[in-house]
Amino acid sequence: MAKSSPRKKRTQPEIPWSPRPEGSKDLVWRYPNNPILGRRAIPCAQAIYNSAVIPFEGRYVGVFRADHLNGMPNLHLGWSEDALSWKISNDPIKFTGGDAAYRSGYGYDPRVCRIGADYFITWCADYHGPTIGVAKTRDFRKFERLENAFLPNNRNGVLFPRRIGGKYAMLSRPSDGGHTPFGDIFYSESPDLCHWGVHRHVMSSGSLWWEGVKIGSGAVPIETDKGWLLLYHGVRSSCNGFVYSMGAALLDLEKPWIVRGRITGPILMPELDYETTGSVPNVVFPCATLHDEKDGRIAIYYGAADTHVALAFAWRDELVAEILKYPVGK
Ligand code: BMA
Repeated sequence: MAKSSPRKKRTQPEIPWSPRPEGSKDLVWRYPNNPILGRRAIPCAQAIYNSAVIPFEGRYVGVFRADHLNGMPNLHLGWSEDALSWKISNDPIKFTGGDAAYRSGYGYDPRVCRIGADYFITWCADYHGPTIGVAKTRDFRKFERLENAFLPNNRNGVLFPRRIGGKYAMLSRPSDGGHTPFGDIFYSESPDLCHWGVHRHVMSSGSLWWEGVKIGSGAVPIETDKGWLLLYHGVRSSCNGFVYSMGAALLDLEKPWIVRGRITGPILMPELDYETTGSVPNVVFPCATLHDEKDGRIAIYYGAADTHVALAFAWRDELVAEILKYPVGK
């Protein structure tokens, strides 16, 4: 067989970053040029938000939630050299394989997780109600649809980036078919990404106001020597509807249903115009991070007001140290 010529390996570009504004003591601060994507970013879409990005072969690739002009959310692929300016396909991702029944319907709130040589997309898929769709790719060209992970209704399925106790592991949030006035985070494991079980309760919506209604996992957890750093969304009810903010917790490395710590307040609340105004006002919805393992810088990608993709920054070790001031340890 003829050998293909070796492809030149591209160096992975630095993650986006801007330093904490002078004088600020915030644990998380925003990218000054936010939002990075928004309405009409591609011709078919009326809004792009709640999207996930990941480094891939010297570039960045993203799976974007694009709400089409007919109102239906779909998943679209995008590429970027700097993870800030994105070229997004106007056609939704086409999945192969899986049961034909799983291929239709809407798709929203994607997360992307690398496990070894495989990349997995998990998202909110339509199967007689919202549930967790799963697809696998190695090249971001072909996407193989796997079985849905759970029964409806479920949202916010987030994989861990390695097997735990030899099993694939996922966080999810059982819900209802509507806007869900409740919701806790659960842990499940699977030997093969098809059969899921050993379900464990992780965290409940808080007794505190800002997350009193429901919580849901946000970005793929970041492994640290103190535990899994989990950024999540917490929701409160106001006289004008739900308000989505961002929280942070630390889960045990080998038994992630054990919460080691959880900051009692939000680390980012809707505050600026692009977070408080849009298709759904007052939404900050984290879906992904880029992480520099060497120095611990984190770029957080979050949906803003169900309209834009925005970016915020934090230091991993500062977040972990802060979380450990609020030990839980059940
Ligand atoms: C949730 C999800 C998210 C959305 C949020 C606020 O239930 O549908 O996609 O960002 O509501 O509208």
